[in-house]
Amino acid sequence: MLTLWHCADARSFRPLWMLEEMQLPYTLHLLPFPPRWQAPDFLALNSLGTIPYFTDGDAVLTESSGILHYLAQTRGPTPLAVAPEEPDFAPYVNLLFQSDATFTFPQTLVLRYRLLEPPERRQPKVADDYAKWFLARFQAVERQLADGREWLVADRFTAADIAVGYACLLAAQLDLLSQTGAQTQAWWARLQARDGFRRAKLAQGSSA
Ligand SMILES: N[C@@H](CCC(=O)N[C@@H](CS)C(=O)NCC(=O)O)C(=O)O
Repeated sequence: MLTLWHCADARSFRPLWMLEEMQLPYTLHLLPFPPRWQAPDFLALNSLGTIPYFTDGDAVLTESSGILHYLAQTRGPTPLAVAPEEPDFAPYVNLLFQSDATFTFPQTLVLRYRLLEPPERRQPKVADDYAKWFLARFQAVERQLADGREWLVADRFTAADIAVGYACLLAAQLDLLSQTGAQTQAWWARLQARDGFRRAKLAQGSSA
């Protein structure tokens, strides 16, 4: 049984969206954010206190993009994965890893120091610097989509679109999306129009 612990629109949206795209049966546990404070019992399950927390029997994963790879490998074959024999395997792997380490990481500093901390602990300079960091790094997506590509790699929708697409969801919440490139914004519109994306939004019970 595939089981996902998730907070609405947090990074655990990546695996939720993948589960819906692959139309796999799963159990979803919705938690308030941040679970470390709002659902302290969760720490007994995941001592990191972070979501996603994902189990498949005895297998446990806590990295959102890693779960996409895990599902593609264990529940495939699926066109959502790019195989090593395909020409775009290298950019596919690179984008999967970049999605969190390079794109979402700076966004979470903006989120924390602009919005989540109590007003006296906010750090506008840190938030502004990491907003610039994110926007500069995210130019890689605009370049990847140059020459009118519909999807990031392999001429089809893949797990790389899910992993990196989540950064657009967060950018919209942070009011940064309008500062990304035109190709990026058009791609994000295509992503949101997917049935899998819509089902994932419905599954978390919100349009947050
Ligand atoms: N690299 C991990 C990061 C996991 C993570 O930090 N998740 C955030 C939510 S977006 C979290 O649980 N934050 C709450 C906290 O740190 O207490 C991933 O991609 O899943």
